[in-house]
Amino acid sequence: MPMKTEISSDLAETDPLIAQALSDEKTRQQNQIELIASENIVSPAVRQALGHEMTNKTLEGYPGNRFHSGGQFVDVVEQAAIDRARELFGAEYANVQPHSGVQSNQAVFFTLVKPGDRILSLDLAAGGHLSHGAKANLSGRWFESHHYTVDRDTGLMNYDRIEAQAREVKPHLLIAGGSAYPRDIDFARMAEIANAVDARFLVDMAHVAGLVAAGVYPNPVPHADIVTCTTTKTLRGPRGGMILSRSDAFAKKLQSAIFPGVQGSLHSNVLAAKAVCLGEALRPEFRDYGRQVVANARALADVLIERGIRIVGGGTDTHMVLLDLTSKGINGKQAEDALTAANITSNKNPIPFDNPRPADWVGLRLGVSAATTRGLKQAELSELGQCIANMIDAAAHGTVEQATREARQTVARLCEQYPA
Ligand code: DSN
Repeated sequence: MPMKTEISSDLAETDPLIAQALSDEKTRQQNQIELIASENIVSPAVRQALGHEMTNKTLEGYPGNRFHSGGQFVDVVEQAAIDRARELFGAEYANVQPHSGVQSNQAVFFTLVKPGDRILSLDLAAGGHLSHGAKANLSGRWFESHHYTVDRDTGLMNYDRIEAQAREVKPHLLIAGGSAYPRDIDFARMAEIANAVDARFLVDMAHVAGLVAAGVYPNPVPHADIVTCTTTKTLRGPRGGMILSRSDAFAKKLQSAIFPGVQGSLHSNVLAAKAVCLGEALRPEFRDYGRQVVANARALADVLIERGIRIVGGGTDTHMVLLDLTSKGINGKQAEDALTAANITSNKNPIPFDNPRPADWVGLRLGVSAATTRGLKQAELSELGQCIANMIDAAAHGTVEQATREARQTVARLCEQYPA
C-alpha cells in the first residue's frame, strides 16, 4: 500500500514563515543589481538538480566504492562531475565532494602539510583568504603562517619580493589566490618560487574558476601541485568546493583527506548540481559569458576611474573591481549602505595596507558575474558606474536623497529590462 505523507507539497501552507522569506528573497534578487563578487545566478537546471530527491541519499566513499548501498545513480552524477571537471580544467585528478572552498583547502593542508609547518600566502587585506592562515581561522592556529603583500603604489603582486620573502621564510606550502585580487596572477612564476624553496604550491582559484573555464584567465592547473575552488562565483554553480590536480601524485591522499579526513557523507544533490554547472561551463556560450564578464568589469572600472575613484591594481583582469574610497573621505561601510539604499548590493572590503577593523575599511568590492548573467553589457555597466559614483559623492557630501532617487530609477529600469 502506498505510504501516506503528512507533509503538504505547498510550502506556503506547511511553513508560511519560510515560504514568505523565500518569496521575499526571490523578489529582492529580482529588484536589485547584485554586485557582490562572490555571487552569481545559477541556471534553472542547476536549481532543479539542487532541489531533487537525490538529496535524500546518504553515501560515503567514492563511485564504485561506497559505505552504503543504493548509490548507483549518485555514482553516475559524481563520475560525470569528475569527468567534466577534468576536461574543463585540463586536470588529471578531480574531487568534487568538498562542501565548500574552505573544506577543499583543509583537505589540501591535510595532504601537504602538518601542524606547525610554515605556509606563505597572500595577505588578507591584499586579497587573500581567511582559510590561508588567518589568525581567526583554524589554518592560522595549525600553521606558522606568513603573508606576502602587494606593492603599495601599484597594488600588484611583486614576484621578486615574494621570492625574497619565500627564501627567508622557507615555507612548506606557498599559496596563490584569494578573494579580492583583481589582476592576473603569473602562476608559472609562483611555481618557480615554490620550486626554488622546495615548497608545495597551492592555488585557490575560487573567485576566478569560471573565468579560467571560459579561457579568459590564466589556468593554474598546469603550474600548481593542487588547485582548489568553489563551484559558486564565476563558475555559476551550486555552493560547494572542488579540488583539482595536474597529476595523480596526490590522488590517494586527497581522496582520504576529504573522506574521512575532513568530511563525512557527501551532498548527493549538490554533486548533481555541480555536474550540471560543469556541463554548462563546457559549452561554447560559457566562453562568451566569461569574455563579457571581464569586458563588463573593465567598463565599470573605467567609469569609476574617470569619476576620480582609485581602483586597486589600476583596473581589472577579472570580474572584480576594488575601490579605494580614501580620496572620497568615506569608508566601505558607508558606501555599501549608500548603494544598498539604491538597490545595488555590494560589500565593504579591506584594501592593501587597510585598517584591520572592518568598520574602518576604506574599500568597496564590486563584481559583475551576476549582472552579466542577467544580460547587462558594457553600456549598462557604465551607466551603473555613474550611479555608483554619484552615490559615493553624495554619501561623501551627506546629500544622498536625490542621488538615491535617481539611482533607484536606473536600477528599476535595468531590473525590468534584464530579469533575474
Ligand atoms: N570569500 C567570500 C567572498 O569572497 O565573498 C565568500 O566566498
